[in-house]
Amino acid sequence: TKIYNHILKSKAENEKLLAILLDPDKIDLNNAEVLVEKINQSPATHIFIGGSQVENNILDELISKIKGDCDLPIVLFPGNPSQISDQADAILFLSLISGRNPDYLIEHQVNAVPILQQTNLEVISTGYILIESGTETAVERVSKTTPLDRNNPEYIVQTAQAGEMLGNKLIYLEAGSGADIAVPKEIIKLVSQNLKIPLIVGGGIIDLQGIQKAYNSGADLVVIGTAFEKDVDFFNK
Ligand code: 1GP
Repeated sequence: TKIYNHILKSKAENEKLLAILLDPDKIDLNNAEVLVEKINQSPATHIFIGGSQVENNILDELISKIKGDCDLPIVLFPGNPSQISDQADAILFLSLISGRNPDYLIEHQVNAVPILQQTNLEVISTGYILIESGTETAVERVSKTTPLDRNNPEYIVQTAQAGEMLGNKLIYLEAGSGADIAVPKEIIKLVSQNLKIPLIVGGGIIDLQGIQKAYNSGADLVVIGTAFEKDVDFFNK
């Protein structure tokens, strides 16, 4: 419970957290060293690893390369049970509670159990909520689910609260990687005001103002994927 307890403590002390999301499909292992160096220079507090459709098998190798030069906790953010590596420290055990596809609500989780039992990963139950963000995102396509209407904040809050009542330890508001529109600040605000557990926000956040806006609205941890992927000097600017 080390990683989760740290998130709880940070929330209690109003210390904001930042995760850099690495998609193993988009990473060239030969560049891993530079990547790690840039991560070390950034304000990141966590590294998330995952993607909707990771197909290559560089996961273990990538994580061990990162671990060699970086002390940040590595948290898996898997699209399916094939993306589990015991080299990581923890896993966001996601249930896509905004969707109505049983595969992503419970089927993948059941299949992941025997794999997880062979690891020492800290398992963190996470209610994953996809919010409509303009055009169709990979999460939407791969999960075959409909995101929640961003003009219906009450229903989004209700979904997050259902997750909390079911025992989720975190709620993740997701606009989708590379989303045109990030999760609106009004939604972050309303959800965070109505939750006791920590709130993660990600998808389509491309500048420091966007990060700040999410924090000011109540996000406890912000996830940056595409912006860092496109420009490893993103945080130096
Ligand atoms: C995606 O929330 C993450 O799952 C990050 O999204 O790639 O748009 O930063 P971006």
